[in-house]
Amino acid sequence: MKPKILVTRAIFPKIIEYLSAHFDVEDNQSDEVYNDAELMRRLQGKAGVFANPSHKFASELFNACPDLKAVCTMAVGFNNIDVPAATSAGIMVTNTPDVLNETTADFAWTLMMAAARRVSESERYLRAGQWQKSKYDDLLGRDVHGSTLGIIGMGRIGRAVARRSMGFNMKVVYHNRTRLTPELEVAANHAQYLALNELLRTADHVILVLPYSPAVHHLIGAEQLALMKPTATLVNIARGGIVDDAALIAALKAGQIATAGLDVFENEPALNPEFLTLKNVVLTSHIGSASVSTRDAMAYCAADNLISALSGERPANLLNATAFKS
Ligand code: 8YV
Repeated sequence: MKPKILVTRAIFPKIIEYLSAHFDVEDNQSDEVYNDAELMRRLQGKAGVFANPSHKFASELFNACPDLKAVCTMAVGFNNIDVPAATSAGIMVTNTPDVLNETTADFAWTLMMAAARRVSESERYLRAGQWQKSKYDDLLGRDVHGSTLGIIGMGRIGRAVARRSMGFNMKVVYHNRTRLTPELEVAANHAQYLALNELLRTADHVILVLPYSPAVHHLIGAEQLALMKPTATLVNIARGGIVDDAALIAALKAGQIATAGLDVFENEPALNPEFLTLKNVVLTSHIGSASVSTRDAMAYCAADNLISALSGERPANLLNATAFKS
C-alpha cells in the first residue's frame, strides 16, 4: 500500500506522475486554493504534503492530522510553516534552497534596473500612444553602474546578487544578522558590512533579500525610508511584511525615495490598491524564481524531499533535524 500524500496546488503533470510512482497522490490540478478547514480535511489520512507558500501549516493543523509525517514546500521561504510545532509533532519540514539562487538574484537585478531606469513608465507611456516625439529629459532615470548597492540579507541569494555587481563597477554594502567571513565578503564583490541605518543612508539601490520572520516585520517603515536618498531605489524580492507598504506608498508619493521594484507585498495577492496609482514603482506578481528551469528544479527538489522523508531516508533539505527518525 503506497503512502497517501496531498499536493496542495496545481503543479507540472510530470511531477504528479513522478510522485505517483511512490505514493497514492491526491492532486489539485484544478488549482483550487483550499481554506484552512479544507486543507485540514484533505490532509486526513495523509502521510505527506507537497506544499507551497500559499498555505499556512500551524500547530492546530498538525494536531488534527496524526498521520502526517512530512511537509515539503516548493519554496526556499518557509515562514508559512510553524517548524517548531512540526518538530514537536514529529513532522519533518523541507524546503528548496539553492536551486533558485541565481534565477532569483537575476530577478532582483531585473527589478532594480527596471525601476531605476523607469522601464514600466516608458512602456505605459508608449502603449498609451503618448510618444509623439522624444524630448531631452524624457523619463530620466538613475544609473546603476558605478553606484552603491545595498543588500539587506546576505544569504546565498543576497551573495548571488552581490556577485552580479562586479559587472557594473559598483560598491557593495550589506546588512545581515551576522557579519560574513572575510572570504565571503571578498567573493561578494568586497562587500562592506554596515549597520542598517548606515546602509540606508549610503546606498543608491537597496535590495531586500532576507527571510521573513516576526522579528523583521516592517523592518523597513517610515523611519527607515526617511533615511534613504531621495534618488534611491528600493527592491523587495523577499517577502511581503518586511516593508510597511503603507509607509512605502507615502514615501513614493512624497518623493522621499525615487522608485521601488516590488515582487512581494503585504496580504498578496490582495496588495494595497494605492500601489496601482503610482508611476514610480515596478510591480510584479511574485515571480522571482519563475524561470522554466528553476521552477522545474524546485518541483523535483520538493518531490525528492518528500520521497526521501516517507521512505525512511533523511531528506536533503531537512529544516528540523530532530524530527527525522532513522
Ligand atoms: C515562490 C518563493 O513562492 O521560494 C520562495 O520562497 O517565494 C518563490 O520561489 C515559490 O517558488 C512558489 O512555489
